Amino acid sequence: MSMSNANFPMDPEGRTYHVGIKRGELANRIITVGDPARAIVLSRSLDGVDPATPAKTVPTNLFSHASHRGFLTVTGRYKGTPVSIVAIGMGVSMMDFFVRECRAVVDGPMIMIRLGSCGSLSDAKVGDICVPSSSYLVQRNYDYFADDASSTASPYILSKKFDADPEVTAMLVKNMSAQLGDNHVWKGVNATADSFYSSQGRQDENFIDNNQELFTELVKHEPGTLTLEMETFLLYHLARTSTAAPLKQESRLKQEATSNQHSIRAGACMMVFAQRKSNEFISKEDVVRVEPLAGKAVFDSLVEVSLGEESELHATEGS
Ligand code: R1P
Repeated sequence: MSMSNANFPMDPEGRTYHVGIKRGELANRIITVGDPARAIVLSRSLDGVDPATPAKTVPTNLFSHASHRGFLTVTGRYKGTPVSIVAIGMGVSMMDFFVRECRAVVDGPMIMIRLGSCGSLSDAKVGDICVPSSSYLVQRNYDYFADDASSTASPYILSKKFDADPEVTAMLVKNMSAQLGDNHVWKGVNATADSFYSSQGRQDENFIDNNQELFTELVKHEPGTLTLEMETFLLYHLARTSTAAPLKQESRLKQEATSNQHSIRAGACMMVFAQRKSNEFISKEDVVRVEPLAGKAVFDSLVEVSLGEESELHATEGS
């Protein structure tokens, strides 16, 4: 594949380097998931899908594109409104590729909602849904493990919180409650970790992680900590640092980090797969039951939020 522009690589068709999408293929309203199989399950809730479509394939009436780096994009309509589903894999780097490359090929305001899975540090049970109004980052402090580490260093660094869009969060809570019942929906704060293992407090006898006290530290840092996963912080952070409109080089230098004009509105919700206090893990049957219901609640929220002016969608259906 030949690319031009080393600063923001695109191929001759205008496809981005990793997500592999081009202008006209993506809606302003996006649900992002980790697992491509989850994207396919959710695609069955879109308009006009033939129920006879085999379970593991994207319905043929929808646009879809699988990139060479493992991103899967599906675009169609939900209750008549254009929406996309993008499966991104795992971790904050993949979230960074997703948010920046999708932003680059869509005009106008956007809304991005993550539907993920998570570990619960609270009383939320496996199969319950958590809707975090903010998220912070848990990073392994690599310097702590260096031979010449400072004696005052901590093994994990906990960032400040970044907020979700409050209207999107309120809609997610309302729509999740409608699908699953109030007592299965939890509000609070998410912690995004840079590892599934060490910075989520998992004990691994093959490595020195110094994470035995991590849960206590997280709750001390932020008493409302509900969940641990690996992407949401970066979605909230990038929405908060998105500019109101593309900036020219000169105005980029002047842009205030505190500007409250942003082109991306973000929200997230997670299905509890792992109960970290009781050590319980979700059953396959519960995943099959909860995923489509949670997906409908996210689609309803995506299309209920007013975005003002949206770009025209040209995605060729079924390609
Ligand atoms: C780890 O197993 C993965 O599951 C969670 C974590 O954030 C991480 O990506 O989310 P997804 O279910 O969306 O992948």
